[in-house]
Amino acid sequence: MVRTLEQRRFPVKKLVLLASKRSAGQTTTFNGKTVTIEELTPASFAGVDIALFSAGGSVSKEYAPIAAAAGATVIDNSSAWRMDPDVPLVVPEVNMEHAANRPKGIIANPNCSTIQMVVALKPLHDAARIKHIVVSTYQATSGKGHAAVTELEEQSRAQLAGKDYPAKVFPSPIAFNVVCDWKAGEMDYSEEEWKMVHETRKILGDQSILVSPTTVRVPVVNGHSEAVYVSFHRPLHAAEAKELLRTAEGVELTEGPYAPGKHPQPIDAAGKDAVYVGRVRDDIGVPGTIHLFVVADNLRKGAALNAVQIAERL
Ligand code: 11C
Repeated sequence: MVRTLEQRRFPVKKLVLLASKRSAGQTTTFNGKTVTIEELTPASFAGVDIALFSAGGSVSKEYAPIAAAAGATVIDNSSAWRMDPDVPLVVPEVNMEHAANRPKGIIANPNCSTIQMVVALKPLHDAARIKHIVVSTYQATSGKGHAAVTELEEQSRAQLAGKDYPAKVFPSPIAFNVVCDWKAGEMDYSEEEWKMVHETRKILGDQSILVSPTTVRVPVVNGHSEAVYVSFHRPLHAAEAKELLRTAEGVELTEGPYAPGKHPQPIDAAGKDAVYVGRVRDDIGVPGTIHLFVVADNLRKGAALNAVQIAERL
């Protein structure tokens, strides 16, 4: 987030960095100057205009109302407030207007896999109203944090050297494997899958949208990919979808006929701001329904960048 604020030249008058007691006293840089991290306390928010939270659900639950009561607008990256009816869930390219109504002074930042999907689907929804989304994800290890990336790297090295490296962060080996690692939710869907259902409906403002998700972790460091199949209330063909996506805000469309390797890939999306959409094609069996492949940097558009973009628009 700090690097994103720097890169986008956010008009910061004063940056206050808050963390737990354990990290207080450490330093980092912002625009070339050293900033000392302070301990988060209820008194931390006096004079703060915008508070970007990324410290997990329990800290957000406790401190977001305190920050809001002190006059800050909170932009929260955790899942703590996302489904609260008094908290808008915002992707700036899709539903920035929802942010105007924030009775609790809190705006929630959606889950990374939801954000990139709704950026790609919004122009199609506006044109033909989505009926049903069937989505399969290929999610990077960075979505599970630093330790997960380290486990992928070290386990890969160990396996190539013929050594054993038991899974610790993941429930089974992530190197040379694919794993569903999220907590269980209702009906044998994972919590991550449910987030894609509920958050998509809330952001697009349409509770009738059917979402059928399968979320999977792949041995990629950074950048989530998604195979998305969509049907609409009126037929929408790939040619029209491409026309709409060509000018869609936040979207980079890869066109041209299918060719091996000529499609959005996490290795290219990592470190970039756009949502990359490609492989837009008509379904073979059901006319008027389409497939897309959607890739984005889950740490940037999926998290820090989306939060900073909300702050920019505020
Ligand atoms: C993952 N999408 O890749 C998760 C990480 O609700 O903000 C983000 C979890 C969240 O595992």
